[in-house]
Amino acid sequence: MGTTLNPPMLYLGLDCSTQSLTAIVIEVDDDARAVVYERSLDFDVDLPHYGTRHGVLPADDPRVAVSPPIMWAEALDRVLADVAASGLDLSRLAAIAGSAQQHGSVYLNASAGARLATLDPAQPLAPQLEGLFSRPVAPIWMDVSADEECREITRAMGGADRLATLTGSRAFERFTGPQIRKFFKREPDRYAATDRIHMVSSFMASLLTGGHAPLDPGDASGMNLMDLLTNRWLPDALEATAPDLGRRLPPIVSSWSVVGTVASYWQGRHGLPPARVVAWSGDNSCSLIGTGLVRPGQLTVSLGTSDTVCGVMARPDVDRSGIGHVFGAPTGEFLALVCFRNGSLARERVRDQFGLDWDAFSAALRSTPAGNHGGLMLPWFEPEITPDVPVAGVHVVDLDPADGAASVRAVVEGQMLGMFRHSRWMGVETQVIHATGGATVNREILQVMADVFDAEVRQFIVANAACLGAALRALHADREADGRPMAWTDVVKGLAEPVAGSAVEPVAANGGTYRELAAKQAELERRVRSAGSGT
Ligand code: ADP
Ligand code: XUL
Repeated sequence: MGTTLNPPMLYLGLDCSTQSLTAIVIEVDDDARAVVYERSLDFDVDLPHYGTRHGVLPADDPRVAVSPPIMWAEALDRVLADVAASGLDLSRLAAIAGSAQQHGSVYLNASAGARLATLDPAQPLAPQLEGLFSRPVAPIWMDVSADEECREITRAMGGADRLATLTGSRAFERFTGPQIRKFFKREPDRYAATDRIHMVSSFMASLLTGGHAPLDPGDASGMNLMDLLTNRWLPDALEATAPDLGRRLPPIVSSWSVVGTVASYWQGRHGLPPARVVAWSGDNSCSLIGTGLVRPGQLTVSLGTSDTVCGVMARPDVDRSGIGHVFGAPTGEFLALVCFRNGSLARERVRDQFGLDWDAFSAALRSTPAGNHGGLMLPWFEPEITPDVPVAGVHVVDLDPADGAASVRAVVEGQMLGMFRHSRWMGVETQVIHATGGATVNREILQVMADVFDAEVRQFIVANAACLGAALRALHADREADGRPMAWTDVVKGLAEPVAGSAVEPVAANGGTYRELAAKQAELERRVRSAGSGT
């Protein structure tokens, strides 16, 4: 044991995801670090008065996915009340950073700035925000309704290649720019009444600091609006999207910027100290940190509401096939990503269809052979992002749809094969995968991942890597602001580490089976997509 030179400090990470808001507090001193608090609030269960399902409001159009931003504010109030009541010595809370679902946008009118600065600590947060929204709902990453706007923006930007080269991605329906354009076209009066458009990340940071907070490049690069090389708004992308957009967007600052201190509202309401608030970022960026992945040549696979495959790139090698994205990484490098909409909710659909619980789901995976006797499923229960499938439709071959165990294997193998094939463009031939997200507690699912990728899969000490990553970003930025910078390799030490002995090894004999099945899936995918999806 070395000598403790500084008192142990606390860092709070928050993760505003699709279905929940999570808080993790870590305690850090010169010798040791530990998670000392973790709590999650489930939007459907804990805030039922908003009527969400899996965090999303019901909509007549299946392509639309919106959530109430005021629900996220109420969740923040509730979670911070719990942190304050936890018994932790919050006078040692040095900084807070956050992680949020990417791409979602929040629309505020001109009264918001002043109101956020003058909230009454004697009153709950949510009722005080009524009247501040120029649009009561926030489109989120599951929305696929802005296809026309994607085409318009692409055309105005001189084609998909140019847009991708400049911003890191071709136009995607869920990206904030196309969503803003759709709002401007459909609801011009409300657009005109909009003074500030936040992403979920900067909206939450604004609530914490009591004023409009900036965006970080990790999240701003999910808008089709930012120049990936300079981290500045692109004037022609702004113009292609909506009039006078530039003045409605927050400034972009580096991910490790301190963007304010905890507002007097939170000090008065829950007794929080005036701790530093660090720029919030997207959940995938934060997961990179929370899985200790800070080097190029490694992959993180997240099995959350969405399934994602992420890698770090030193240079932004944009995907020429148009499937993937390059975002800014919170380390200042670049993050390559592919996103699958049919993640956990697709696994749940199959689980529920056969009346199983997760244990029975795992047992079904154990009782069926790798390769499923050639049975395959394209699990597009909802419109899919990767590949671009605008109309839902589940497609199977050589599979008895009444066979529960085979269907369980088919959904998981279908997902893993899709993730494997569609992440090849990243050029990462990895031997190790860092796994995170709710489904990674399931080792049978991880075994399929290991076999399909032919790589060792590691489970992490803290399952919610996005939230842990936010807490670690708070530590990193706090040290930077104190003039005591910390290398990322030191930041992630001890917490963002694999559980000892947790590695799931690939079974060598299954490699050939999955190579064949991957080719069969690629062919099925081609056939179904050229025929138009939907069954
Ligand atoms: P988010 O992306 O919204 O943060 P999480 O990472 O918290 O989501 O993951 C939530 C999902 O984890 C649930 O929707 C559920 O399907 C999945 N999950 C929880 N436990 C298991 C399990 N034992 N096996 C497979 N999936 C699970
Ligand atoms: C990434 C994406 C999703 C959300 C989920 O591009 O859309 O992973 O960030 O929270």
